[in-house]
Amino acid sequence: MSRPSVGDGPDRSVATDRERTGVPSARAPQDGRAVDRTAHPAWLPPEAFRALGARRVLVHGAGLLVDTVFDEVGRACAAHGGRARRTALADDPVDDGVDVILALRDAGPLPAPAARAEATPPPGGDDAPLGDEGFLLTRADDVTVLLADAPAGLLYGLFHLIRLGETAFAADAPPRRHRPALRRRMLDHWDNVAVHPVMGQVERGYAGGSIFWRDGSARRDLARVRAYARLLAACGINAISVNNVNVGAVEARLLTDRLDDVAWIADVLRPYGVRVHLSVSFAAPVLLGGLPTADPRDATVRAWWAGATAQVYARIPDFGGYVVKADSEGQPGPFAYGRDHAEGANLLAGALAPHGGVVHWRAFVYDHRQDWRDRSTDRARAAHDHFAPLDGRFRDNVVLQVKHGPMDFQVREPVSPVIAAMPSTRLAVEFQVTQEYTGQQRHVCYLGPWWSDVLGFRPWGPSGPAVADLTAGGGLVAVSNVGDDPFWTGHPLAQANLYAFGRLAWDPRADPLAVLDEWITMTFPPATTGDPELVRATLHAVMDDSWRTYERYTAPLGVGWMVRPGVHYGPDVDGYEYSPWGTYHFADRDGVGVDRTRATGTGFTGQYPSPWSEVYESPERCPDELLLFFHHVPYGHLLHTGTTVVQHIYDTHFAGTEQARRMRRRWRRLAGVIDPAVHERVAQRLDEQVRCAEEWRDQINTYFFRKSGVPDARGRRIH
Ligand code: GCW
Repeated sequence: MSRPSVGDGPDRSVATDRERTGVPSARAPQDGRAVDRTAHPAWLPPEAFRALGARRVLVHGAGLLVDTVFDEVGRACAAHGGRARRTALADDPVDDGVDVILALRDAGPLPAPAARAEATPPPGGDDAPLGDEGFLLTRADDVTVLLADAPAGLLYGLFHLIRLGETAFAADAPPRRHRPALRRRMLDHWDNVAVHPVMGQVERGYAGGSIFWRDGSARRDLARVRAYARLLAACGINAISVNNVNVGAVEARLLTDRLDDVAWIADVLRPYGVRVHLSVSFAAPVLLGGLPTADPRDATVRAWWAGATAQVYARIPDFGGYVVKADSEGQPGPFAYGRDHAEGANLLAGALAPHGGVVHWRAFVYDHRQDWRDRSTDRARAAHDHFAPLDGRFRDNVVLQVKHGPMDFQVREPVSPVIAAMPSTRLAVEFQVTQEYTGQQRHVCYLGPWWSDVLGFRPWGPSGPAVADLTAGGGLVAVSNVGDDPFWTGHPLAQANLYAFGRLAWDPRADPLAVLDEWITMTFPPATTGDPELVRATLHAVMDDSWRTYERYTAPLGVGWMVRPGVHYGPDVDGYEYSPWGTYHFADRDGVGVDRTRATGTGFTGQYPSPWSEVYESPERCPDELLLFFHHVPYGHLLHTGTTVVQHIYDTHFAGTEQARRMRRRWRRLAGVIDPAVHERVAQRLDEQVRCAEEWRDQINTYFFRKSGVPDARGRRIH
């Protein structure tokens, strides 16, 4: 095992989310090549660079990102005995004795093998432009050639080569073009600058403090942020928002007098092709500008945004744009002035447009002060009710950012109907990599399979477009799960979620288990473990089905919630039942579930186009896993599996808990085979996962047994 290990002492973060890991973060060295040795290398351990680094590599082209590529190649070659050379300009196309060429096509005459590759007709006639981020890869006459039209393409091509390892040098391969399906592949950090009294440094963060901010100040930890930029580029992420969408008084000032901190982050991320965005407060003209109003129709408000935005671009020329949570959970918004969200979003879009920026305007708008006695108000309806009528009214540089489900990142939800309702609006779908409702990085829960289902969902049925197609103009966004924890994500295996998010945003059709396999190979290179096949088999056994396992032992059949209010961890079946949050399961002695039908319920099913509108409306046709999201049914209702609802609840809770125990047993076999620090951290978390799963099982089963009086058909112990 040659990989450096990062121990962090006892794992206290199981006891509390916010506790620091106790490991000093890297000192911020002043030189630009700072390397963070305190953090786990995640999917970029030095060993992953061996195949490339052992060869003679030629980099051809100029520019900041090409410098990065050359820097990466240089380091790989220094570590693994290869040779890195560079031709910056057209007149020096060295091509003697090379194994690999990475070349920008417009950097003048290409080295001969690259010129030949360029002239080879693509198979299948794929000659679409490579664009800003695409690349072409081929191998002929013992030379592997990677061509790009823009530096970012070369960078993504480099990491593609790293993923391929020896395969990239094994046999001749015809030219193949690679391009991202989605233009913007973005992470939103819910990081606070000042520690929030309830939410801490990172809202819904389960990996220690923020890597950007600490106790009201910027950390400026160059090594850590730079290492992060590399990891992001290596999985295809190209944009990041650096502060929480709940914008506090201190955070609001990042837009103006604290802009330097944002510019510093932008400078560190830029060499890896990651652009910086900022969450801003809709009330900024009042809070920061001293104006009496933030009304979008007010000319002084428009002028204020134009001026503030111009200053941002003067400082950060490639600034990406704003992220806005408005009129939601207490954040200010246009409703205060009697304006709708198109007017609100267009105000900021107008300020950004001259600079080429975009505003990500969140569709997460609902009434969080609902009366639980009122059965007609349905939180699931809210985003569609607010936004569908506005389709066609948003400026071109508005991206409406829609949570993938109509509620809030539960372990199972249908796809949000907003995604099919806005054909004339740019859309981005928002995922939650941070595991707020899926085990908080104490439970193994690989979310790739679920995201893949969402991206592949076809709102108009099999012959219509998929969610991934509908978001091509906007992109994919996810709430980050990263903090200053030495493993980046608290649970080492939660790194796979971050990796998979980036890879699926690049290629939404990728098989999530193949992506997981890729992550395993990169993170646990075979040469660094005691038994590569055991490692691979164990990780698949523990992770492949872990999202469904988590679903089995938590809230059943799409009903959601049932978590401890506020913290959202662990079971509390009625915790949200009489709350103002619009999150109910309506269990009584006869049945359970939310009636969202048109016939007798809230009418939410009518927000979907055909065929789903009819499928969801019918308790017979509705997919089992969403039954209780759409219907209130008797406990004896028969599922498609032939089991009753209440028996299904018992069965899945026993089975899910047993699976969690099996995961733990499997993991134990890796002791001594992988990095002990990783092994130990995961082992501790699996103990907590098993404990928590048992608690879920017993509370849920007992609750439904007491409500229904129906005994378990298999006579297992229910309390
Ligand atoms: O899921 C809820 C979270 C809030 C979060 C909100 C949102 C940032 O519990 O913590 O606030 O979603 O998405 O805005």
